[in-house]
Amino acid sequence: MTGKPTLYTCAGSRGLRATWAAEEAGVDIDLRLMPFPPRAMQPDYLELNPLGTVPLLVDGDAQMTESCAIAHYLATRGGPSSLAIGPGEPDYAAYLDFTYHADATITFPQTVYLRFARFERDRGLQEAGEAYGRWFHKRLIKLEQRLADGREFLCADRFTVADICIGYALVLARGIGLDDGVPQLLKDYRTRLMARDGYRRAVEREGPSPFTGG
Ligand SMILES: N[C@@H](CCC(=O)N[C@@H](CS)C(=O)NCC(=O)O)C(=O)O
Repeated sequence: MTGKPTLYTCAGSRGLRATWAAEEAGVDIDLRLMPFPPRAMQPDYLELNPLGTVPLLVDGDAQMTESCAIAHYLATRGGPSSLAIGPGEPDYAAYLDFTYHADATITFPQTVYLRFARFERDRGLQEAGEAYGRWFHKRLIKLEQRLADGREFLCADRFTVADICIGYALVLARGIGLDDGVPQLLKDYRTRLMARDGYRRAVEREGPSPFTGG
């Protein structure tokens, strides 16, 4: 693939998974930051992505709207990479599972909490939002058990896109007031991830955000 991929996102949103993956993989992206939510703040964005969600990656004919898939794509765009785990390698299944788990199971309840318990309290659904916050905390059990043996990263004894995808959810938890129910083991894991140069560069590129507390 020639040319630069373009990443449309909002600072600190799930698009941080993509910016972070690009930094770790050394992929030069054209980063287009928009005010949140673009659906309301930048309506012409709907012409590019009718969902109105971020992130959106455009790379030649390819258009992607799932943050974890984009992170995997950017990591492997130039060929096999230590940031991904391929078929036949140890932990291939775990790699896929945690990468999908990150958004489908972990970030989903976080965003329902954020919407009804924080952003749209006037809708009277605050209690439902808080319940989703507690549901998020319960769903951390699988990560806690995975890291309980002292391993540094989720898969194959090395840093991968699975850590980026899960790590973002833990960063988000801290930024939106859900940190009290996050086990110390996962906070320590997050600290290790946030110390990476790739993470720091990504956050610096995106700038301050209400989602990540930066
Ligand atoms: N599953 C998608 C979800 C994308 C998504 O819903 N992004 C949120 C921001 S983190 C968004 O764009 N919300 C604004 C809206 O829905 O208008 C992903 O992982 O990228």
